[in-house]
Amino acid sequence: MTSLPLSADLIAETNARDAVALEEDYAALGRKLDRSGIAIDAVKARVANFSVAVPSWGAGRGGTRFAKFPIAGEPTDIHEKLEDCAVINQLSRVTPRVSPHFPWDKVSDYGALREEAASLGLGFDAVNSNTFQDQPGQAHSYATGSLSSTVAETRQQAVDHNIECIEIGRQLGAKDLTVWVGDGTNLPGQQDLARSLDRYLDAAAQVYAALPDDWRMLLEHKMFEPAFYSSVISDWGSSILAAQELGDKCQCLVDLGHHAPNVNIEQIVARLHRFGKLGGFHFNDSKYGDDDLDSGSINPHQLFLIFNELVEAELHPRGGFNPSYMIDQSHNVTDPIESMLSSAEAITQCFAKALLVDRDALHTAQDGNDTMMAFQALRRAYTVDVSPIVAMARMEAGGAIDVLTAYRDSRWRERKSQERKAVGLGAGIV
Ligand SMILES: [Mn+2]
Repeated sequence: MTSLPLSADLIAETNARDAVALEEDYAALGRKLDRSGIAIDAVKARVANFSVAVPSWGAGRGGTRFAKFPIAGEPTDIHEKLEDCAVINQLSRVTPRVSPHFPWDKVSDYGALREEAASLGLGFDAVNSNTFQDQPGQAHSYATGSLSSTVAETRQQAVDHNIECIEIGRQLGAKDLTVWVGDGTNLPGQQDLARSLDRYLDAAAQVYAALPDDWRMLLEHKMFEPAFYSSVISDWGSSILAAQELGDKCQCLVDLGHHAPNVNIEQIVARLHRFGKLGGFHFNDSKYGDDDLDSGSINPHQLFLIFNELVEAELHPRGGFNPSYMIDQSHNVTDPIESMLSSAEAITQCFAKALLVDRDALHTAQDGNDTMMAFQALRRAYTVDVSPIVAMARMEAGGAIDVLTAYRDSRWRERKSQERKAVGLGAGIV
């Protein structure tokens, strides 16, 4: 029995204000696309099947290592986070899964947590382990690293934690374990770069050995931070080499903010897919580094080009195409629900635009070395305003045409500020 957090009447009321305009815009766009031989309903059907997970930690205000500024009504535990994630999914109809993080989301009964999520219309996505910070009462510190630590007991503790995350994930119905380690060095000479990777691979292999047959282990690379001289899994090259060594169930996860500036991420996507190692994405946007800004807020064209590669990859699966999509952002100055509503819409719109690319025209131009027409095949799709398609798919699924207005009309955050306890000050996640 599902009981969604917002009233269906509220969504119906706000939709009634926008429905006529949406019908007109959808019909006009349908006629325009029809002239190019594209059936708008077929695109809408693909959009209706698209989904992206939201991270449990994204429901709260993030922060930097300098400060965190909580807002009233912010969720304080996994139960309240699930409630907020249910609001996002109820309005957007595109975020039906939540990616949990341990030990942050620890509870005593995971079967009950799974039922609680289901009652809110939610399932669970990839389980994230945390060996980048120490927890109260922990036997061995991660100050020396985790899976690559020089201290055998610390490595074992990190392995055990990852295996515990797999067990929790089984109870939650998850199928992926995402592993990101902060391991690395801050000064030249601090560690032997080759032997650090040896230790990492040896420990990661123990985690891999504990994976159920139908599970994947997703390696998330990150160029720098918290280690500012070298990271053990620093880039997609290190990631794919490790994934290849660990085995078929290990794939690479691309967080859009975890690269050197101006790296061609869409090409990385094509490379990883070529070798069967494209496991998933963490969507966000970046101006300078791992900024974790809202998806599509800085470089929406890059996001489109990434989805262009993803649509191409799906058409040429080369033995498999099943990337796990998640939003991974730090909402420092916005209401996290609003940021995720806005981001989910931006991500879905880029997917919809990529579906509009005339693949025959693109491939013909590519094979004929007609550079300008190849580029124009992409440009024509990118410049289409697909918002009526995304909004129509959302409305037909029971969501809101205008997600942000409906959310504000619901007064959700104000109501929660009366009910929830205040979040403490301090530094946030980075
Ligand atoms: Mn990430």
